Amino acid sequence: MQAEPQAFDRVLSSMCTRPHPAAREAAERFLATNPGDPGTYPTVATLEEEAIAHLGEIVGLADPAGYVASGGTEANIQAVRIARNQASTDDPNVVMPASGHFSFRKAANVLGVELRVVPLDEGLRADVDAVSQCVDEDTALVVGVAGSTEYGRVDPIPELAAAAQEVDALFHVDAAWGGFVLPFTDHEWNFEHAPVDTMTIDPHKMGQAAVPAGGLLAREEALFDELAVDTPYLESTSQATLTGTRSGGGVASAVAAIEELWPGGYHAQYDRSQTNAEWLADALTERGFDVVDPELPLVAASISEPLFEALRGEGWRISRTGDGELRVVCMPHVTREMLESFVADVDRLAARTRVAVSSDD
Ligand code: 0PR
Repeated sequence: MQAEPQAFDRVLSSMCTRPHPAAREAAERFLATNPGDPGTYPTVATLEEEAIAHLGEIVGLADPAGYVASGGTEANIQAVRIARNQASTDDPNVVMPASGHFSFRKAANVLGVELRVVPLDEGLRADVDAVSQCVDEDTALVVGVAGSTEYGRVDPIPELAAAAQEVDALFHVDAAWGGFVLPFTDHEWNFEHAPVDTMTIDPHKMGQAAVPAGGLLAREEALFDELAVDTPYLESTSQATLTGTRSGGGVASAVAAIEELWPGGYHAQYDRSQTNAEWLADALTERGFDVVDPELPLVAASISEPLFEALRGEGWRISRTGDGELRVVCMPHVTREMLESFVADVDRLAARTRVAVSSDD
């Protein structure tokens, strides 16, 4: 097999990034271990405990329960599963803002719960009044997003937690992407800021670990009892994960990345990414595009369909929000030089697509 993975030098919309060298090396070293069988692979099982302790520190939780999942999708599915299993209703529902990731749709489908999607406010955050009106005695879980996939927005987490408490529902925060940048901002988003029950935070996104390394954390170990199944022929007696065999590479890589980067390296990366996002937002605004202010290092801007297609044609790996805006995620591999070259292409191609559009008239 001769194929090489594509380079990152034109990847602008992905939430994956080049892993830190230490994370890559650790992933390779632990490739053939399975934290799903801690009795046989105790070293990686110990590493997983370290990963969870580190993640707890990042999210303000002194005694965290949790595990390294395959990604944000599994973590979100499991959070819904915990809530569904502990709810005392036959007809559970989950209330989530419209900015919630599509993994919750998978969760609702797989777990047979009703998903209630609530509109956003004008700032593209969860509308707390709308959430309060939507919850009822059958609500098992309220979801808040800390770093939304499309616009990098942070929901009012303490207010959403209060809305969940009103109806005795659990409260989950999806910080899959935002979790490794939010500690360096003023946002209220973590277990110290609000009575959060569970949280998704993915080392394989801004955490610079190798894929697959997602994270699910819970305030109480007891919440995982809702998920545990017996594992009769293993040395360990029960398993709370969704997958069976899991990548020890992901676990080791998460620990290596966090030990290397927390907190100083992540802080410096946040500063670089945020400065880049603001630079790009300014550059696009100056050129007359409508830009959504980058609260976190993610820029969304309205550009025409022909220009979007022309940029893709130049090899830029870009994607669109549900409303059609260009979305640029300032991941660690996205440098100022890349963005300058992107904006130069925008200038060149905008002129060309404008001519093409007007000559079509
Ligand atoms: N929660 C949030 C807030 C997310 O943004 C994502 C993924 C997830 C959960 C699910 O995480 P996993 O994909 O790890 O299961 N958001 C990215 C997205 O939908 C996923 C992605 C990553 C897409 C890299 C493309 C890509 O190249 O945009």
